[in-house]
Amino acid sequence: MSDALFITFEGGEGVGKTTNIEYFKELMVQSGLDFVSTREPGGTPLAEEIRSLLLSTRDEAVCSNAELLLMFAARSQHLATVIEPALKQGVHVICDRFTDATYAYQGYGRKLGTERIAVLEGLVHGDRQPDLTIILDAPVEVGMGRARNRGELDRFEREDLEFFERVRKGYLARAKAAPDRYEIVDASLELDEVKQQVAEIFERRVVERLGAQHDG
Ligand code: Z5A
Repeated sequence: MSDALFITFEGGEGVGKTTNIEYFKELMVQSGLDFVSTREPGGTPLAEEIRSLLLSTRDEAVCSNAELLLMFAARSQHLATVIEPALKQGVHVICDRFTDATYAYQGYGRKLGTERIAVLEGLVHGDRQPDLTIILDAPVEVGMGRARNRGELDRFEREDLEFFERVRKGYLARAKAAPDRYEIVDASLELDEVKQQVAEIFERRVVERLGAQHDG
């Protein structure tokens, strides 16, 4: 069986996922680990088209179920053509968001609840879960402040503070329910301090784990 790890990064808007994924990738390269880096929604030509549909602002209100199904449509294609093939070849996968984002944004943010998400999760990737999920956590105002310095807002970024408070609550509830899979990083700190936490997680959850597997 392949030793390859499936690692996901999660968090609310502007918490620093992109920045810290770049840092995590540097650590992977320095350790000589083969990986693909990808994102959701997206990661394949079809899934990137679905991403554009989901993120663009439009006059027509998007119903929450349609949004949910599009997330899983993109995910299904992404799993079949990028994530599963890489893992089967022993290549680690680093993914910017995955199904935890659906629980947090659609389940909590849009108030769809978790039951129908669990049904779709079972259908699309019942037996595939991330080995490690790093949640970058910060007070909503901090992330929003950082993200909103960047210019034009997408359809999600236009949501209000209460929406993102629910999203944050959703992530923390997920981590609490299955603490072995999650690492929570205090992303409100200075970037150097955030990176220190990420490096410590990398050492403990990636280097030590793979070392132990290879020794065995
Ligand atoms: N979505 C969903 O609803 N359901 C799903 O199932 C999935 C996704 C998969 C697109 O995601 C949207 O899709 C997302 C949820 C929804 N919408 N929202 N919100 P995305 O991941 O592409 O978009 P995002 O969450 O908006 O990510 P982002 O805005 O790119 O933020 P980020 O990657 O977390 O942050 P960043 O770009 O690394 O950092 C933001 C700025 O802060 C930047 O200028 C950095 O230099 C700065 N920064 C970063 N860290 C620090 C620290 N520590 N101190 C100071 N400044 C910092």
